[in-house]
Amino acid sequence: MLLEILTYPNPELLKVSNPVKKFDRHLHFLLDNMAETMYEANGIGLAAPQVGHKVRAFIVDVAINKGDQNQLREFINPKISHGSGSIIFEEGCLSVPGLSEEVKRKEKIRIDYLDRFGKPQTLETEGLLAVAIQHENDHLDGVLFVDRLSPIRRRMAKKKLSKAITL
Ligand code: Y12
Ligand code: CO
Repeated sequence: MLLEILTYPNPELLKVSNPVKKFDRHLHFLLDNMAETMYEANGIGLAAPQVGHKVRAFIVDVAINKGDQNQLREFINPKISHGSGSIIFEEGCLSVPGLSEEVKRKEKIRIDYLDRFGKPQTLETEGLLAVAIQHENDHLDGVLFVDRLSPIRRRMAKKKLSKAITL
């Protein structure tokens, strides 16, 4: 089932999400629907608050080349640690259509999280997957990629967005 993706400036996108407590069929239904919605929108990441669910869960699939096998990953109640290095990547967001900006993030990260069955998992990763994870993890704290820009670039980006909205 396709879900509605909330877009900027919806205030729901700015709220802090709550930890997942039940690893039941409702959670699995949400994760499955998020994956269907992300693939349909040609996205590589989607967080639960972007589809109106204020819970700490997101999905990522950075297999961006057509024909690549899906590499869907699900992260629940994630905690990022041991960030090192830095990487600048041009980011877009399904909740901020029409805007892409270069954002600086950690190049390598470690993430501790739960899978859809509540089992603890750890991943150490770098590059695009690390960028996507940091971007989606921000959504769980109500932070959008425009909030990671310098104050000047943020003001310019927000001007662009309000122009696009009033058009
Ligand atoms: C690197 C960069 C961004 C992420 C977060 C996940 N982002 C997405 O899945 C974005 C998908 C997407 C964005 C689009 O818009 C722009 O880029 C401006 C788009 O095109 C339009 O909306 C017209 C299509 C998909 C992770 C890692
Ligand atoms: Co996003």
